[in-house]
Amino acid sequence: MPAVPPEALLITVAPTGAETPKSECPQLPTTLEELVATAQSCEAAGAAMIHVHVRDAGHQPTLDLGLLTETVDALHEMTDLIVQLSTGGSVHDPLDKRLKVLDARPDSCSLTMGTTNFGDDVFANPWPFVCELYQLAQERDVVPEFELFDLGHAHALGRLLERYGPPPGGKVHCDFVMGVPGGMPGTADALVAGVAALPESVTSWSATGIGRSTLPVMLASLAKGGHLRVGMEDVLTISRGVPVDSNAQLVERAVALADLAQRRPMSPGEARELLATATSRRTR
Ligand code: KMH
Ligand code: ZN
Repeated sequence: MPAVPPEALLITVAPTGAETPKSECPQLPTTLEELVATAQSCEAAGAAMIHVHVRDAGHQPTLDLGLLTETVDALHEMTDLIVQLSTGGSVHDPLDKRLKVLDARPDSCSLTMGTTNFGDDVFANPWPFVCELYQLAQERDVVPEFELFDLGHAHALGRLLERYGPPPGGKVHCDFVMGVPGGMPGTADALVAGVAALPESVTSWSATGIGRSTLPVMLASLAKGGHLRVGMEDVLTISRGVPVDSNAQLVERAVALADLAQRRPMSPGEARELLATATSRRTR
C-alpha cells in the first residue's frame, strides 16, 4: 500500500442496514423507491459504491431473492454506483440464505471475517461459512469486501487468502467496521493497530465507526490514507442528539472533511478500477 495517502477517495454509502426499525426512523430508506432516490442523491454527493440491505413490504429486513434481484437491477439501471449486497443480513438470518445472496448477481458482496458479539446478539460467521462464501464469490465473479469487526479478523483474512488465493480481479479490499458493541472500539488507536495487522496483499481499505465513533474513525481513516464508509446503517445522528436528515447529508459531510484533507471523491468508474469489479475488467 502507498505510504502517501491516495488523493482519490472511495466513499461507500450504507443507507439502511438491518437493525433500525422504520418506525423509529422514518427517513431510513426501506422501500425500493426510497432506496433508488437515496442512491441517486448519494451518487450526486460523491458516493461511488452502495452497501445494500433490503427490506420487505413491512419494512423488515429480508433476504428474499426476488427482492434482492429487483433491487440490484434497479440500482444498476438508475445509477452508476457499484452495487454491493450485504451477505451479513440481520443477526437472525440463517447461513444458507446468506449464501444465496450471490444469486442476485451484485458487483460486490460483504464478507465478514469472523463471528462477533453484536450488542446482545451474535453475528455468526463460522470459518467454514466464510470459506464457502469466499469460494462462491470467486466462482460467481463477485468482488468481496472483507468486513473486519475485530483485530483477529485481519489475521483470518490472511489465512483465507493463503488457502484460497486472491479474489476475482486480484484486488483485495476490506472495510473496518468499528465501534460495534462486542467488536473492536471505534478509535484511532484501534484503526492504526488494524491497518498494521492487514495482510500484505490488501490493496485498499475503508473504515466506518458506528454511532458516536463515526467522526473519530472517519478522521483517522483520512489521516491513514484509507477510504470511507458512511450511512444510516452505521449512524443516525449528525451531532449529539440531532437526527440525520438523509444519507446524502452524511456523504456530503464526508466529502467536506475529505476536502480539508485534500482528498476528492472517486467516481464510480475509478472505484470499479480500484476494486477490479467484473465490469471494469470487461471494459479494459
Ligand atoms: N447487520 C449485521 C448483523 C454486513 O452487512 O455484511 C451485519 C452486517 C454486515 O451489517
Ligand atoms: Zn451491512
